[in-house]
Amino acid sequence: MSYLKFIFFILFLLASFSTHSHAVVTHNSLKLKPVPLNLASQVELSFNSKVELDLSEVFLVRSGDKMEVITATPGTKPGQVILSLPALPEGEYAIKLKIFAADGHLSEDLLRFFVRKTGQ
Ligand SMILES: [Cu+2]
Repeated sequence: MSYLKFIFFILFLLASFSTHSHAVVTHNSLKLKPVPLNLASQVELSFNSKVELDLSEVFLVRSGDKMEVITATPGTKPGQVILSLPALPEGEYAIKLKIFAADGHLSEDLLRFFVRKTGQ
């Protein structure tokens, strides 16, 4: 590699490192599809960038701030993540996300939701 090409290569690397793409939730199915009462279900999230699920953590938060890890699996589309929720009684909950983007940046988010009897 010539000296000039090497310089361009370094500049290219610096440019790609400085482009931040923190993983931000751009879509979540909680808004469209309520979590069913007493039935295991799935929540679909979409992020603006690729996420590293092996490094990320997702928790279900019950009332009283009781947290439990829930399973997150990659969806079919880029940036899509499927969360598996256990059967839940009526109440107020949250999903706590600690997501690593492909650029190595961590972002945290809290998605609140309710589980209610249908027809209410
Ligand atoms: Cu970033």
